[in-house]
Amino acid sequence: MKITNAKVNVTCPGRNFVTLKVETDEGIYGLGDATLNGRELSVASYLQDHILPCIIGRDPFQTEDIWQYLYRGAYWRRGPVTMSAIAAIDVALWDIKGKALNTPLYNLLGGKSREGVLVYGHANGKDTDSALEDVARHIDAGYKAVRVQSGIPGLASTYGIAKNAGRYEPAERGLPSEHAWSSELYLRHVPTLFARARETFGEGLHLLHDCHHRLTPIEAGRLGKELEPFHLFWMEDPTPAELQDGFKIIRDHTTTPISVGEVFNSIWDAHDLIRNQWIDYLRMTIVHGGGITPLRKAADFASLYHVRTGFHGATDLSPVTMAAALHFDTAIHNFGIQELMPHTEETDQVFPHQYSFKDGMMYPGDAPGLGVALDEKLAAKFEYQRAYLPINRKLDGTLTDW
Ligand code: CS2
Ligand code: MG
Repeated sequence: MKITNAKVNVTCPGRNFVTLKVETDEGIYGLGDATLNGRELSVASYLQDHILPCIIGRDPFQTEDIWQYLYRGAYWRRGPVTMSAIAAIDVALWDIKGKALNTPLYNLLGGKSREGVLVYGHANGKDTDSALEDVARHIDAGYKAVRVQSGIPGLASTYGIAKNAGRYEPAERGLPSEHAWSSELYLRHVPTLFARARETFGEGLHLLHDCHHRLTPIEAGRLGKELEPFHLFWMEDPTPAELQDGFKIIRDHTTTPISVGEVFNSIWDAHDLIRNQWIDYLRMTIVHGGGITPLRKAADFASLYHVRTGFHGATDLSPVTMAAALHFDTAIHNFGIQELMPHTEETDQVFPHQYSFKDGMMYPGDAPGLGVALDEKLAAKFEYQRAYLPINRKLDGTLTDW
């Protein structure tokens, strides 16, 4: 089999997505997600202008050699743009393999290790009461694990809260909006939110929380310690992770489990975190981590150190990545949990898919390959819209991590 054509699709059914379609001489095609929130067109260009010409004529079954060719052959390694582009090709080739062998992707990754994939949903609200109401709605919808974020008294807006009641979508049209931040106010508030959540819903529900890279290691240690009585499933992205040693400080102070890695794009971003057992869950996901080929190795490496996966699954991860993640989650031994932020109806229509949700679990479906398609005619109706993630400033105006 030979790759005959590869083309990039950019569409905006409610938010932007970049999708790669790789075609072969046997009429089988594969899809890969190349979406990088707020920087979408750079990945489209990386693919179109630089690497797609290099894969035409190659055997799509050679996922390992093609991955190494794109990674080592670039000379300039790593980075979110490069790795998302490589991921798109890698995932499309695995999709082709599954279709050519007439088997769902999970069978190529070890077969089913479990029947369903535990997912967590996002409950949020402008204050504790409304966040807890949203948790109750999630329980009614079947969720067994819920991330809880609420507005912080004294701050006008913050990460993770839907502007108008309903769906939370962090990317916004127009230039980046600004949030205000105070770690002091945040640290005072969050333990009270989780005290109320446990009191209201009991021990049976998994509770998660995302700090979104805003604390220093010692502040995160304090938060983790104060959250211990409420038995969180995890505390996510407590501190920016460029300095991996920072996590030792957090670990030294708390038994609250830690997850990190949605912005990682290489195992080298997590190497020290994993081998020192400073984290419990790795969130680096298939699109931003370079594809299925390197993620399989990263998961195996993590398994040696009791680290499980907890793949990023926000709305900017397209249905193509969601499908790939669900196959992966189904197959590997050290799966932890999968994030689910449901897409808009338009997005689901542009990407018809086999995966499904029932009683707090997701299922990849049994179609060959990924089990997801792209309706190119419908996609063409939704033109790309420039959009950005917000930025964040401390109360005195200093720019800080969002
Ligand atoms: C978040 C994301 O889902 C999460 O845990 O941190 O919503 C994140 O802000 C976006 O995916 C950024 O693109
Ligand atoms: Mg996050």
